[in-house]
Amino acid sequence: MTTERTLVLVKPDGVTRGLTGQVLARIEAKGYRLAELRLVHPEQELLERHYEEHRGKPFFAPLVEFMRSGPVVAAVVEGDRVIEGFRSLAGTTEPTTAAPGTIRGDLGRDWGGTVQQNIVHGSDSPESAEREIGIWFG
Ligand code: DAT
Ligand code: MG
Repeated sequence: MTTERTLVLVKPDGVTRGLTGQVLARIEAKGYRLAELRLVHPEQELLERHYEEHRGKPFFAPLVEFMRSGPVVAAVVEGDRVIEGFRSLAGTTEPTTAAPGTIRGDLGRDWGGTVQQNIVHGSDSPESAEREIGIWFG
């Protein structure tokens, strides 16, 4: 079974910069389907659960604070191998060095050393995807 669902977030930097439409357009242009879509002002507790795997790391608190700095667009995106496919479309974590052609590589950069401002989130495994979809749409 290759048809999957993933959780995509347009982070506050992406929403504030007016990039939501471009991000969604790239997802649709690649052939994936938007199954759910909402604009959210996430609570601290939701974000701490979302980033559970990073709890205890030095960037955890700044990351959660950044994610609360503005609205987030949350989407459930469907398609064959969409988890891997969206991660590929998003590009690597650091926007400065993410490959051109990717969302992070084309639309992002460092703003005073802030790696967390990388425009989008995408789940990294089927287990993460189901867990994260439950958090944002449960
Ligand atoms: P990704 O979003 O590419 O899956 P991740 O899960 O390792 O990356 O980290 C989650 C987010 O945390 C990432 O999008 C940006 C931020 N982040 C990761 N590593 C960081 C670091 N070393 N310093 C600051 N922020 C970091
Ligand atoms: Mg991750």
